[in-house]
Amino acid sequence: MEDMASHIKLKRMESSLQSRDVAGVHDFVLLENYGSEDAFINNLQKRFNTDIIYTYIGPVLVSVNPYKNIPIYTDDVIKTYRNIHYFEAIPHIYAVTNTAYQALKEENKDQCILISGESGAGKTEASKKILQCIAVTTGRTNQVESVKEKLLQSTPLLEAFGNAKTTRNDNSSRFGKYMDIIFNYIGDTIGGSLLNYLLEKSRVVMQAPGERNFHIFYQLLSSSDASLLDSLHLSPNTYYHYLNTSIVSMKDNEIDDIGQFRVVKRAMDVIELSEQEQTAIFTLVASILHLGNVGFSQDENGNASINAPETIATVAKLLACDAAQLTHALEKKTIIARGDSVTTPLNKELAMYARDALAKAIYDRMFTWLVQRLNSSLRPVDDEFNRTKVMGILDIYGFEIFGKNSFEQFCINYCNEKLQQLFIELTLKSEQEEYFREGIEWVPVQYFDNKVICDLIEERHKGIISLLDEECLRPGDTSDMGFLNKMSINLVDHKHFVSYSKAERTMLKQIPRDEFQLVHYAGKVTYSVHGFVDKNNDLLFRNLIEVMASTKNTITKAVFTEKELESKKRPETAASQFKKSLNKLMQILVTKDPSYVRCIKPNNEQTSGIFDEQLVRHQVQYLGLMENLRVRRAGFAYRRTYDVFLKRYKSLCPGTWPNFNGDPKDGVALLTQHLQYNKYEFSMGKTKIFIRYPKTLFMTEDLFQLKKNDLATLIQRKYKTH
Ligand code: AD9
Ligand code: MG
Repeated sequence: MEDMASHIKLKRMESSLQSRDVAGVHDFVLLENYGSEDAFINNLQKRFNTDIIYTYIGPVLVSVNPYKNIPIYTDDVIKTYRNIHYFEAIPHIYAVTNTAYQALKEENKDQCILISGESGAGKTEASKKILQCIAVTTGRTNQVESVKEKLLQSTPLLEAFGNAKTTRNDNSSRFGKYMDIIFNYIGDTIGGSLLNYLLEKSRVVMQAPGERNFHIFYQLLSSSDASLLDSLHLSPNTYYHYLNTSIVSMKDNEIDDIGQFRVVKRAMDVIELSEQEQTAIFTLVASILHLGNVGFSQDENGNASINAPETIATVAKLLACDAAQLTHALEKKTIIARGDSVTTPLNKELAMYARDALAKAIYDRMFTWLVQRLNSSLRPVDDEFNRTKVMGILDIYGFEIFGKNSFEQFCINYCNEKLQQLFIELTLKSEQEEYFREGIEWVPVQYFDNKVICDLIEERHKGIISLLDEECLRPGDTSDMGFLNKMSINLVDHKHFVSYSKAERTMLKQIPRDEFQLVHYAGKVTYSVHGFVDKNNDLLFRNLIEVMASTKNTITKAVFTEKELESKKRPETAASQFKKSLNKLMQILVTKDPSYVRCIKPNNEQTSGIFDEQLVRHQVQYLGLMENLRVRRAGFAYRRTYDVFLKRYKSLCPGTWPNFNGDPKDGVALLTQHLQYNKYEFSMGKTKIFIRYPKTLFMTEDLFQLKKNDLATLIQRKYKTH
């Protein structure tokens, strides 16, 4: 059995060695000309052209989206990656997953896999492969199977409600997701836990040209369940304002809404959402569609009145609330002033604003409710909580530059800055710190540290979020332009901030008066300031909350509460909440051993076979991959703790074979002497051997495989002769 396994490994090793020649090198540290960006891109392209989408930079996995199905994701492939170290086989997301899983089991340490890259680069797909790999790798009892099924099904369910077609990606994540897979002490999957980040709720009421609303709206309307649609008063032929503000008609030939609806229904069953809960969800989705069709007219006094009472009646019927109360809440605003409640009529514009705010709030809160519901379904039973370990997977919206960028892109790009910062902290910095710790001589490598941009956005009192909050919380008329002025004055000298006046003064490329530009690590993005104050305030008029709290719908009843109305405190602004949750996320991540997947988008057409060199080059630059490689390569390409190194290669030296009983460091010293390692080729740290050139390691690995092969041949001969 053992020999069979080594034979398979050897075969794999051979193919991996061959792959160095036919399809570039499988680890960038092996590049002859490792300092050249051209060589780097060329290697990526060579591999992409032969459908090899993964390449390492040491332990970091670089992945290029193939935009087509490649047959490398079968259960059999997963099995071949079991129990081997990542450098022993062709690079793969399964290798990264498996290495993390082994470390979790053997070193008893929480892991996390951080996936980054711009919109459409393949992050969400990568996260699904990780889940699939874990599902195939871990235990087979009924209970474990059930948990795994739930974990797997959570993805299509959340995608239906949280993903949408954008101009960048037909299935773009419009929320951030961090998922912990929870394992027991023997490494079986016993549960999961999810955190969701800032859903792009403005999409519920408006989409940019060429984009769609969240998938679930189209899926529900495409459902072949006529009685369900009837009960929700929906019809695919009706014009729904919230779906048709974009130029895309309801049907999108590229997207299988009908099939996906079945998938969503099945996922709901697996998650054990009750019939009543499922109905409550679909009712809310339908209510939002109806609400969007509620229009207003305005009388000579400027007071709004609903011009589609029958639609309001439908919404009220669906939500089981009072139609008159709902109408009142949409046409008028009530505030509590010095203990008295004062009601004032709204004008048409404000009434439409209130309607949209309500639709967004219902959808957003329903989404969070769904995540919480998933969490309760995935929660391990209490007595299993002892000695659990987790593997976190972070899949968050990628860096975005659209034609028009707003508050949402600002938040998304801020989030990507934070992730890049974490990458720098944990990879570039920590690598150099490791040399220091191990007492290895080292010339530091320069890299761009984006902390300066994170600070620009989030610093207390001075950062953009603080300035925005200051404008939002100011008494009197707050405005987007007021916020822009504040920034222009306070941030005038910041290298990464450009406003109209600064651009004019410094002869930079002109930007409009109502926009500002941030020089992000991934490129310049110009944001329109319109809507920042409003979206940050995220106001929902009090009487709308009251009506929602009065409904009989399981979800609205639970997510709009009287308690919220009683609270005297002003709710935290959207940007501040987001900042807080991101900083919490960073704290979660730093306590874990990270693995990195850096995703690259090969073209903007979302098609296979096109490798847009310029586009890839840009991503290689801003992801800091060249610096990553330089740090890895200028120092020591490989490092292993002495015991691991000795265990693997002890057969190559008579002094350490079959066992070496002394200090592993002395054993490794013997081994390197015997193998005649040149003194420049390696360095002995406090706990690890550091090998400078990959070829040294490959030579050692080849010798090891030959030795094994010899042994295997001997054993085969022995069995043949008997
Ligand atoms: V966004 O920031 O959420 O807008 P992602 O998540 O980075 O983005 P996603 O994983 O959704 O991108 O990938 C986009 C599309 O590329 C998928 O819908 C697939 O059609 C395609 N893709 C991505 N990765 C692979 C892959 N490994 N194999 C085949 C892939 N197709
Ligand atoms: Mg995604």
